[in-house]
Amino acid sequence: MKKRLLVLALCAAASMTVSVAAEASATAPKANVKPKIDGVIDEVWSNADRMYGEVYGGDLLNDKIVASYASLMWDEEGLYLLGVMYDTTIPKADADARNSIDFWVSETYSEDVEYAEDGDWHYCKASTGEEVYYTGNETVYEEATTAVAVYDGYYVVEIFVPWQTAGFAPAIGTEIGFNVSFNDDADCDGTRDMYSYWQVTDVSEAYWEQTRALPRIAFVAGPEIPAETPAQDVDVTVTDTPVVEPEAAAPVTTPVTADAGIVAAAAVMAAAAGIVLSKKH
Ligand SMILES: [Ca+2]
Ligand SMILES: [Ca+2]
Ligand SMILES: [Ca+2]
Repeated sequence: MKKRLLVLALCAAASMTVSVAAEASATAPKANVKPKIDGVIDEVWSNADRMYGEVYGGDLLNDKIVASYASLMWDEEGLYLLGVMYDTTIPKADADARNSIDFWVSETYSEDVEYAEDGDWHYCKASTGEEVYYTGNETVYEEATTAVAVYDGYYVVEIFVPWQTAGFAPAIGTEIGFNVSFNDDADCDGTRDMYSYWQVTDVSEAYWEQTRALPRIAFVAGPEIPAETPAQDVDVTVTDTPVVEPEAAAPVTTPVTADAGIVAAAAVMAAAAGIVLSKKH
């Protein structure tokens, strides 16, 4: 695979075209801690890969749009999407979502020339909260939980979409198709001036209409969650029970009439009894 990528990269460089990589790969960790869908980047997002806009176009390119990224997490219930878009020109209203992030998903990686399956969907979220349906399963717009928050120089989109594919059972190792694109109307005149997107496959660049153009994302395990401190309501009745010290059961003087081995055995038994008593509590 690396060789293939290298060859493609060299070809792209030689022809001086915009580099379009072959199948890309990234991972999405399991959301052992669910992110809160509120437009605030939760700590748990730091475990997820960032997919930056690696291919871009438009008339007003700047490094801000290149720095924009998306991340994914998953669990049995659905897909969690994070988009961070650097944009200093946020309009008051944006009915056509020209300042927005587009997420492109194929849950079953259908590799089709269209978005035809239930699990093939697209979600567009503008910095102002507007949403514009374009292709795929439109039900996601009814079932998703979304939030967008604007900060100084950037905005954050968070979305949760329950799985749309009947009987879908994601697990570690599951792969889905995914791409993300970022759009900016830099002068707020209602037309898009620049865009970027993550990557596409080598069979098609048309990620906006063909699921076969979507690179793969592999699901991986989520971060280990530290065990919580034992709750205070655990039964601790041992505190008011006399403690039996195993050592105390052993005689401090050696009986002259008893066999030393028997005494030792008795001591061991007593010690064992002490331990048992302790354990019962
Ligand atoms: Ca959040
Ligand atoms: Ca803008
Ligand atoms: Ca414009």
